[in-house]
Amino acid sequence: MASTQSKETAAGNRSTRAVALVGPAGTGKTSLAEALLYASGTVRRRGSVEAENSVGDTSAEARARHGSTEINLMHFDFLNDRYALIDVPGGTGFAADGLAALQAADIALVVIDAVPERAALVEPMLRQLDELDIPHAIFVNKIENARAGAIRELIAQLQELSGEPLALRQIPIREDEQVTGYVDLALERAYRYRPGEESERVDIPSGVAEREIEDRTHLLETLADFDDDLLEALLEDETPETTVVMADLAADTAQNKVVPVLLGSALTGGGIHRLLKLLRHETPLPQTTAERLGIDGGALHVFKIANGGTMGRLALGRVFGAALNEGDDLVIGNEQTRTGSIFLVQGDKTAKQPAAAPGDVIAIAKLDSARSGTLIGRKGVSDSSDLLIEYPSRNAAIAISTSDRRDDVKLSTALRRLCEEDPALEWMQDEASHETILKGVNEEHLQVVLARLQGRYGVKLDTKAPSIAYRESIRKGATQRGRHKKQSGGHGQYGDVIIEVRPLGRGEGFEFDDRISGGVVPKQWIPPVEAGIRDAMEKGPFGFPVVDVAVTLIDGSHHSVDSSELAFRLAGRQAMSEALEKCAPYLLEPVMKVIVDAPAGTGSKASSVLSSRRGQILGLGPHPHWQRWERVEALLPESSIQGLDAELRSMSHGLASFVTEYDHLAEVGGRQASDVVKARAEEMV
Ligand SMILES: Nc1nc2c(ncn2[C@@H]2O[C@H](COP(=O)(O)OP(=O)(O)OP(=O)(O)O)[C@@H](O)[C@H]2O)c(=O)[nH]1
Ligand SMILES: [Mg+2]
Repeated sequence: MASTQSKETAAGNRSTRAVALVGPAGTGKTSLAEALLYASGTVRRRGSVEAENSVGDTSAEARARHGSTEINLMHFDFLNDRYALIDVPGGTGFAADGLAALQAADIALVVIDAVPERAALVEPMLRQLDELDIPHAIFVNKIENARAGAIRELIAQLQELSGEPLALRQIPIREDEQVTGYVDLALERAYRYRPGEESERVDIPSGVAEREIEDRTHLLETLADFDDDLLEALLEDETPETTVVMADLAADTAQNKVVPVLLGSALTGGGIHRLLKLLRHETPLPQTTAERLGIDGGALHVFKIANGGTMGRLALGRVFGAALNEGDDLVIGNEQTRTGSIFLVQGDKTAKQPAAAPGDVIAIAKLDSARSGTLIGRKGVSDSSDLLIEYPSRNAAIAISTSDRRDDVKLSTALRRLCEEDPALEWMQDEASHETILKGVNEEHLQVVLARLQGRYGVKLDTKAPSIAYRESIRKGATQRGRHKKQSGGHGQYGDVIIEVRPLGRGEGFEFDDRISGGVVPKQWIPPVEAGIRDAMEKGPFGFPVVDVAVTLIDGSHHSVDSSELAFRLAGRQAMSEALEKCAPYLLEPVMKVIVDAPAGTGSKASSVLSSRRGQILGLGPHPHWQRWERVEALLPESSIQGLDAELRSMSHGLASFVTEYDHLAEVGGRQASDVVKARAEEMV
C-alpha cells in the first residue's frame, strides 16, 4: 500500500508531504530537522542548535535561547519525494505558533526524550493529536544516552497516555552501557549505528533475541486487531509476510489507528535513515489530509503571517488540490486577489518558484488580506473559510511604554505586526489606567516579544507590572454642601449645591437624581452638577474610582449673573469629594475565578499554591474530561495572579495550566489595603 503511494507521486502527480515536528521543549525537534536535512543530502554540514548554526532557529531570540520561539519551515527531497517540515516550538509560551500549521500536516512526529520520568510531558500533545485526528508517530530521541530498561518503561508509560495502541518498531542494542544500534521488529533485522552515515546491517545479537520475539509478537498482535487475515495467520502460528506487516503498519498509521515508535539520535544521526523510510511509507498524501480538513476543490491553508524576514509580509501556508501558480486568482471572504510571488522556505532562506506543487508548504508575498488560520479558496472552484483554532489563555501581562515618546507611532505599528504574526499575543490600551498592556501566554513568551520589539523594530521600552483595577466604595451615607464662589473683577463664578450620598449594593453602579424645587438650582445646571460628582468619583479618597453609590441633589442656590455650567460642575465635584471622605470609604479589589488543570496527584499542591496566594478554594476533583488529571477551582485576587503560572508549572513538571475570568469585586482590609493605598498615593504625587 505504501509503495503505491510513492509510485503515484513519482509518476508526475508529484505532491509534497508535510511533517510536523512536535513534542515537549528541548527534546531535539530542531536538531532532528537538521539531521533529516543532512541525511537526505539537502545540507552538506550538519549544524546544531548549540553552535547556533542550525538551519532552523535563526532569529536572534531563538539563537539566544537555544530553543525555538516560532515555527521553522524546511523541506528536503528523499528518493524523489519532497517533504516539508514544520518544526513546532515545544516551549509552552511558543507552542501556539504551530497550532494552525499542525492542522495542515499529513503526519506529526512527536519527538521525546529517552527518559521515562518525562513521559507525562507528552500527554497534552498526544491528546491534541487525537482530538484533531492527525496521524502521528513517536520518535524517541537522544537514544545514545538511554539508560538500561528505559525504553521498556517509557513504552509502558506512553501506552497509558496514548489513545491508540503503540507499535514499537525497534528495540535498542546495547554495548558497554551505550545504545549502539537497534533491531527492527517489523523487518526482523539488526542494525548498528554509524555516526553520520546510514546504519550497517548486523546479525541479531543473541542477548536481545528473546526480547525481540516478545516485542515482535506484541507488534503483530497490535496490527492483527485491525487485520483479520493477519489475526488468522497468528492463530494458525504462521509467520506473516514482511510485506503484509509493512503494509498494515503504513495503513494503520495513516489512519491514526496505531502510533509507531522509533528510536534514534538527532545528534549522531542514528536511526535517521529508518525515520526517513517511515516518513516515505507511512505518511498519508495531502489528498487524505484535505479530506480530514474538509477542503474541497483545493485551497491555500494559511497558517501564519510572517513579518520578520527581509521579504516583508509573507503569508505562510500549504497548497491543497491542484498546483498553484503565481498570478492565480484566489478568494478570501468576498474578496478576490491574485497569488503573489511564491517562495520555498528553508529556515530563514527563501527561494522564488514559478509555481507550487500540491502539498507544498510555501510563502506568498503580497497577499495582504490573508490572515493566519484561513483557508483561501480558488476563484470558481472553492470558497474561503476560517479555521477554528483554540489558542492558549494569556496568563501573563506587562505594561509597556516607550522610553522615547517619539517612538510611539513606531511602537503601535510594531505591535500590530507582532500580534498579526502571533495570535497568542494581544495588546490593548487600558482606559482606566492609560497603560499599554501586552498580554501573552506566559512570562517567557512576553520576554521574547519584548526582545523582538526592541531588536526587530528598534523600540526602546520601559516595562512594569500592569496596574490592578482597584475600586473603592462607601459604608455609610452623608450630606454635604459644595459651594464654588469666586469674585475676581468682572464676572464672578457661583455654584452652590447640597447633596445626599448613600451606598448602593455591590454591582449596582451609580445613581443620580434630584429633589430640587422652586428652581433653586436651575434645570440646565443639574447635569453639570452630576458631571462634577462623576469627576470626583474618578478618584475617591484612596485614589481609585468609586463604585456603587447613589447621590441625590437636594438643595442649592444660584446667582443670576455669576452662575454657570462650570461653576455648578465644580460645586458638584467639591461636594462629592468632601462627602466621600465622611462616608467611611473602603477598598475593593478585583477577584478572578481561576480554573487550574493539573496532572493527577498535583491537584492538592496546586490548591495550596492558590491558598497561599489568598485564594478561596471552590473545589478539587477529577478533571471532567481528561483521565489522570485533576481540576481545582478557586477565587483568587487579581493581584495574586502575577507569577502564578511559573509556580504552578514548577510543581507539576511544567504541565499544570490555568484560565481566569473576572468574577467580582471584594473588600480588602488591613495591611493589604494600607499598602495599596500608600503605593497609590506615591504614584499620584
Ligand atoms: N545527546 C543528544 N542531545 C541532543 C539530541 N538531539 C538534540 N539534542 C540537544 O538537545 C538540545 C535541544 O535541542 P533542540 O533541537 O533545540 O530541541 P527542540 O525540541 O527543538 O526544543 P524547542 O524548540 O525548545 O522545543 C540541544 O542542546 C541539542 O543539542 C540527541 O539526539 N542527543
Ligand atoms: Mg526547536
